[in-house]
Amino acid sequence: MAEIAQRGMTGKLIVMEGGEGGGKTTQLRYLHRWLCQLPAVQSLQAEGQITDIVVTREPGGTLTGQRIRQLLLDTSPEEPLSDRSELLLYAADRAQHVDHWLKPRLAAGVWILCDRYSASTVAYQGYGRKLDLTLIDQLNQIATGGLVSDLTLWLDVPVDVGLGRAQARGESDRMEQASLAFHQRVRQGFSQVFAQATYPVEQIDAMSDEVTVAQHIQAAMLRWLSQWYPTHFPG
Ligand code: T5A
Repeated sequence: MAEIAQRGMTGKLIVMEGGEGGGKTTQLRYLHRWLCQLPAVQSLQAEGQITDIVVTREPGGTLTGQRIRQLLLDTSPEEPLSDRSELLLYAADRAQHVDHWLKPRLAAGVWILCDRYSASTVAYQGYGRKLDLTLIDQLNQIATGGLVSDLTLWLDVPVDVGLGRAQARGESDRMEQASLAFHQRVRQGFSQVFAQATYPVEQIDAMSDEVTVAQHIQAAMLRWLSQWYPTHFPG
């Protein structure tokens, strides 16, 4: 956050993280709609303190990122993707997203709701694929250029429940097809990363129905909004 302030950025980067089927995409839609309708947020927009509220994702938040996403999630690639190639592709997607999408919008006062960010790489490639965690931290530093989230919402759900939801949707992508043990390590990875995080993280129990989870997220958001904008959200 200090990094963001130093760069003169005035927007907010709110990240949704978690394992497969936690409901991030669903909840980002709820959160976007709810924020846009909040009278205090509308006042902030009228005053020019917020210029827009937008949703994006990793991988695939830029045109280049969409091509990288296809390479990453393809279930029948021409040749198997090595674990190190996978790591570098996620990092390349993030570097492009940060430089060409996130930073310009944050500097212009936009609130960005982002589906996954750097913690996903630690959880999936570090804990899931067992690649070197120190190297991943360094790579994340390069990819993010030091940009950290203002708030991360961790949608936590048991692995079998999340995978069950994802599979009930139909075809699985390459990452969803990884073993149960892989996804269990990923969940453990998120728990380790967030236990040590130097940025704000709210753990959200994502087991309940969509509307209840949305209410948990809104309660967490209101706590942070009242810290960021005490005059508009007196608590
Ligand atoms: N990845 C990503 C890495 O390995 N490293 C990285 O650095 C990064 C950035 C991305 C993949 O890439 C990996 C992680 C991923 O495997 P993706 O398609 O973007 O691929 O996959 P996810 O981010 O996992 O997104 P999903 O859409 O698969 O899952 P979500 O967003 O968590 O869940 P959502 O909202 O789509 O819901 C899934 C299903 O569950 C239902 C929904 O209706 C939907 O059918 N659902 C619920 N059902 C019951 N109760 C609830 N509360 C529900 N909420 C949603």
